[in-house]
Amino acid sequence: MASTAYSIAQESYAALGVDTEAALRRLATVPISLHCWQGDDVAGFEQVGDLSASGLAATGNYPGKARTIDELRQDVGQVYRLLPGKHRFNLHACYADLGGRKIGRDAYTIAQFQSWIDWAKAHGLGLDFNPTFFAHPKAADGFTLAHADKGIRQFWIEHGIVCRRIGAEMGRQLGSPTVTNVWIPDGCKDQPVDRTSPRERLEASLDAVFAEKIDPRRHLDAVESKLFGLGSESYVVGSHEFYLGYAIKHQKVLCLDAGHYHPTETLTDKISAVLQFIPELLLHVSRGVRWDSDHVVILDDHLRGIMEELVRGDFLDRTHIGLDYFDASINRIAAWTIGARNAIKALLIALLEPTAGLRAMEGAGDNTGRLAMLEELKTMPFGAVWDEYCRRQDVPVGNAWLAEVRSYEQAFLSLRA
Ligand code: RNT
Ligand code: ZN
Repeated sequence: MASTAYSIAQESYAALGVDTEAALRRLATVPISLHCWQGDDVAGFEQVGDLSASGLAATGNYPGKARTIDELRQDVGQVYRLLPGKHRFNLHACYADLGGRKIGRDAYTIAQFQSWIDWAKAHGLGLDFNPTFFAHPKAADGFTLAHADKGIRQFWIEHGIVCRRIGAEMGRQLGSPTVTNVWIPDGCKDQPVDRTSPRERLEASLDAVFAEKIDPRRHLDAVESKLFGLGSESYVVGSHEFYLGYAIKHQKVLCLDAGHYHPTETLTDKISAVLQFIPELLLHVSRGVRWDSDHVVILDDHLRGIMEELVRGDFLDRTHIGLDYFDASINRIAAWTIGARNAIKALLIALLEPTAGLRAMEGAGDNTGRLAMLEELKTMPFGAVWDEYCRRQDVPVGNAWLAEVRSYEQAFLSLRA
């Protein structure tokens, strides 16, 4: 039996021509890829280099971060129990299961990731993947695939190559394509004289990384640009224009990270433009506060705008939705949960829009009606539909999830000194 609040909401939406049951059915088919790195502040299990050399920084010192693979799996397992729907896991190569051995990143094989695949299979999760071009002695000067030194470049090319093979094997074993996303930190603190050569080297390196053909039913390549980073304020080799061009030329998946543009730019306006020229998108749903700060995703206009675009443009089947933030200042399980639940909730809100009616008004030049309706929608009872979804999916309703996080913290996190 549906709750009374839901029944009333269902009627209110029906009056606008929106079928809440259809929205819930669609919502259940869209996975969100949970990023491993929220669980341990992007530390990974190799710990051979410094994160800050690559312009990334996790700020905060909230106790209880995952220190081992088992802890990370246990922690994210708790998060999945709080999320309605079936989702994915997004792994970085530096989370390899090395079994105490020292193995170079250029020599990784599926052996270092088999335990992750087994874990994913046991939990019914699809896996996504990322080569790790940071936190490593060979990335200590902030350059990798665009490095002027051929030997260093080659090391990172090999890393990219082995990671694609690992990603493909993940996809094969799990029966769902793995999206392997390339992001590199390469850039300069101060204005370089030569902006061209590093970009030429990056293009050649990417061509080498992507040379091997891989069945798209197992594996997809994505490339991610950035505007600037700490220490790369003046120049980033892999800028938006660079990767947009590369993705169009080679028909790669383009990764749009919500924190990687000028503060007044939104992904909302980019989605339809880039999807005209590339096959598929990867989203790094994130929240920049003044800069690419990777704050926990909240239910704000940017998030809602992104999800609205995916629904309005009928782009869901061409988009892989991932999260990308890392907050070390609050309970990490809560950080993961809040951002992921918000992404799902924003998608639900978008699915509850009477888009056809809005389009009809727009087409007829009735911009008054369009604005009026968009504003009315903001106070529609989507919360009751969300609660019903959580109830049916057998996960905590409303803020009940927080009590579970608190008892998990008591039982496990607080014991991690
Ligand atoms: C960095 C990029 C990248 C990373 C992860 C850890 O600015 O957003 O996606 O956050 O690879
Ligand atoms: Zn990102």
